Amino acid sequence: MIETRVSRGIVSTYMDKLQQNLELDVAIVGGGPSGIVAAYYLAKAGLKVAQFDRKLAPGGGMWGGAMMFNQIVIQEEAMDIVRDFHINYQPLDEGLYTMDSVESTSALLYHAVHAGATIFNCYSVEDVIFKDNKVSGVVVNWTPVLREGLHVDPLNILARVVVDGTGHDSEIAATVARKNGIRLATETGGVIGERSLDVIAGEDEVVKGTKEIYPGLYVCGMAASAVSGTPRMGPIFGGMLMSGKKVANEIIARLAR
Ligand code: 48F
Repeated sequence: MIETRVSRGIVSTYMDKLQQNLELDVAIVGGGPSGIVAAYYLAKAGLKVAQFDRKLAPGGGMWGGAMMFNQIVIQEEAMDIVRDFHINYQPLDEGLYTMDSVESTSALLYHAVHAGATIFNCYSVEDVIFKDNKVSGVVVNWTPVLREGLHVDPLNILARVVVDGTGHDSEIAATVARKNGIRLATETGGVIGERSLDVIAGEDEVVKGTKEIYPGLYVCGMAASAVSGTPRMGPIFGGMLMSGKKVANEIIARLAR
């Protein structure tokens, strides 16, 4: 019966997809713009990459533009990435461009998956696998299970490296530091916390702060700002895209060694 064939098709292909992603080169936590850009370049380089987002619709803070005015602004330095993703844009004034935030977010997601990354939505990463003083994977559970407070154990997914792209709360970096009594590669050894808004400093420093902060753990996007204690920048998104591309390039160089 067609009813059973539809269900069987979904269950069997989903289980195949999950099984194929139990051992990864790169696990990206958070499906915001920086993490999606990273997923795209990593997958394009031939690495096995999966991205986990706790929401039904990944895309993080990019859908809503600023105050739900669904336009974003990107500076010249990041326009090569906008062109890689075939996003339409309009010049605004010197060195700045605007684009539709819905088109931009959906283009990032489409091209990341099309390049070979797998996105798991409704997955919350609640912990990492921590072996031999190295971050070695992620511990995942259904978001509704955690929201309901159900006592259900998670699944484990091994990864050669993990990227914290969880945005303003830098959840993974904070969890690794809190649970394992280790020092992150920051001035304090912990998550410093983001500073108030400054566009130029924020955009510059988010890219500088994109790096490996503990063996096996990288940060990108606002998680990098939060970890290093640098300013937020608001609805200019070039720094997010450049941070995603930088983390991908660092990981590609390392895993190719
Ligand atoms: O915050 P977010 O959009 O990440 P980002 O790439 O971009 C920041 C900008 O959107 C904006 C900004 C820059 O101009 O200030 O805010 O740094 O998206 C982070 C995603 O991570 C998911 C969350 O649902 C969101 O979609 N996320 C957060 N914690 C977890 C998680 C977790 N523990 N497990 C799974 N997903």
